[in-house]
Amino acid sequence: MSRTATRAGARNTTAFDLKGYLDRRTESVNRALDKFLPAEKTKPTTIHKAMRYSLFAGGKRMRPALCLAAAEACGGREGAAMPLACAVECIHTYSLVHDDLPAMDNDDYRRGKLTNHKVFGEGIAILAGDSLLTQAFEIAAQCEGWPRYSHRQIVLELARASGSLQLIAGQVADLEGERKKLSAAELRYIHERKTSALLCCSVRLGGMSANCSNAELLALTKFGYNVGLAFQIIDDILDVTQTSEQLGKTAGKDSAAQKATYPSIVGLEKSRGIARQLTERAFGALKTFRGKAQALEALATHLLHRDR
Ligand code: GRG
Repeated sequence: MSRTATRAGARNTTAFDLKGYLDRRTESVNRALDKFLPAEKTKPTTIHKAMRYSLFAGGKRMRPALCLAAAEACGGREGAAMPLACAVECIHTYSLVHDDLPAMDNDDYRRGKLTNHKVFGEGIAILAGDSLLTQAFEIAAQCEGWPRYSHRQIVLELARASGSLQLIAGQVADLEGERKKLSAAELRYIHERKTSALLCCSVRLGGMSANCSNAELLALTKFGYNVGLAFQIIDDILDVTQTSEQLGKTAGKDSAAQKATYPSIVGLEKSRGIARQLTERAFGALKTFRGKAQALEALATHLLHRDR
């Protein structure tokens, strides 16, 4: 079977050292985030401690990695993409801090540590989430700006992905869907917004930081959309197959909250099949990059097979 004809489940990405790649990217993203954020000692110290607590709690940094890999696929530089990679991670972390609040998912553990409100109290956790969201726009505004993509377009991209039509819309539908029997289409609506929108935004911003062509941006959109949907299905599968220790957050939350998930609607095996199919579609989009998207391909494969 040729390399392009291999299936998502058995794709040959052994030549690519993904662990090394992720370690290096995580290190550079952490260094950049540390520089962008006010120091812990900056007054008021409580809020800066709380922001940093969740941001440096040990997240997998998948969105920044996707952003940087997309920039690379379009011939861009890591330095140019970095503010955007960091902005996306700040938005993602804010969403987790708020998602864990008692009024939302009411969780005690995240990224293997006590949740923000358990350590700092609800008031500060709400403010830490708010500050991380605002910080994201401050960081993004420090990007260079490119001939095809102005600061205005970058801000629009971030705002749309995290606003009331995408990330928040997904969370609203998720909350309102609890204890209800949802169809697969209704569940997809939630996944597209709650998860896929920000992953898609990550790769699009990476491409923009490389001043990518319209065709490249379309390919990244298709890639990010499909990888984002697969990511949430795998997240739902892990929720029922892994332990809390492995996940660093409470396992089995979805069934406890009577949330509709792919495993609860179509079963585990079919869910795995759908995630594989979506990843195949994502691979299809990478043809545009003619061999320059090795890191994106390896990341998509990794996200399909991840165990945490
Ligand atoms: C505005 C009050 C208020 C709340 C907003 C938007 C929102 C709350 C929550 C977003 C919903 C959400 C948490 C979606 C799940 C996406 C997901 C699968 C997150 C886990 O991502 P990982 O596995 O996490 O990449 P790490 O910790 O590794 O970064």
